[in-house]
Amino acid sequence: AGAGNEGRGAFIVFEGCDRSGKTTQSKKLVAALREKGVDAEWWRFPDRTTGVGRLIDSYLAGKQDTEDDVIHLLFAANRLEKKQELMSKLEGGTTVVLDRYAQSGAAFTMAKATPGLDLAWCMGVEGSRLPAPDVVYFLKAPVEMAAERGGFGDERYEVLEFQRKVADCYMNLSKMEGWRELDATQTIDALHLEICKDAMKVVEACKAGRPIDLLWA
Ligand code: Z5A
Repeated sequence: AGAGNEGRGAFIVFEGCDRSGKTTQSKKLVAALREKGVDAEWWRFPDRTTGVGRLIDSYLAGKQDTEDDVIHLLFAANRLEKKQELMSKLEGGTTVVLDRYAQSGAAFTMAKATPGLDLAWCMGVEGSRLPAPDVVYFLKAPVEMAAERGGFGDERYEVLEFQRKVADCYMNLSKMEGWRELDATQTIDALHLEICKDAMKVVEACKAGRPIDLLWA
């Protein structure tokens, strides 16, 4: 899909509950890939720097309430507004490592159990409009572990009962193709080594011409 002679970049996503280590591991992966000569960038969603991102930030901070469908659509719009940039990075040979993506959107909205806002609805919102990750690293850990890692924080979703529901939704999503479940209770370095080994294979496959699929295809 438009990749040059060097092949396209890989699209790698990290998912998991609060404090499971997504930011730590995704940043370490980018550093390791760069050391191996792979052109790689770290991104995160929500991107709180855009106009839509600022609305999301205000919602997460509890400064503003909004309907469940509206906030889901804002998270989706936040990804869609970065789609062109994401596609040109991948097609231009840059590997993009993302700390949360549409799978977070689905897990958090489904956890609310709002009538009508089920997985099919979530998939329909973005499904044919965004690229699919080449791999989703799912950092699985008991939600109680967050307490040992400094607590959940004080944003809207950062409470134990809700995180339990999110964890259940992640367990259902993780059965989908492309997800790799990882034991996030390991040490940072042990987990990093496991991820690096697998990610290099994904990077090579993408370089060799693996097509970019559509999300939820
Ligand atoms: N959200 C949504 O509803 N819909 C959407 O579409 C999207 C998101 C995209 C903001 O996320 C909220 O938006 C989030 C989901 C929702 N709400 N919640 N909950 P965010 O990305 O801004 O915040 P976060 O996911 O809550 O990130 P986090 O709390 O920073 O978690 P993390 O990135 O998984 O963990 P970390 O920062 O790498 O590590 C946390 C601490 O644990 C830190 O001190 C580390 O040094 C330590 N750590 C990490 N790994 C280990 C290991 N292996 N052993 C020991 N200690 C460790």
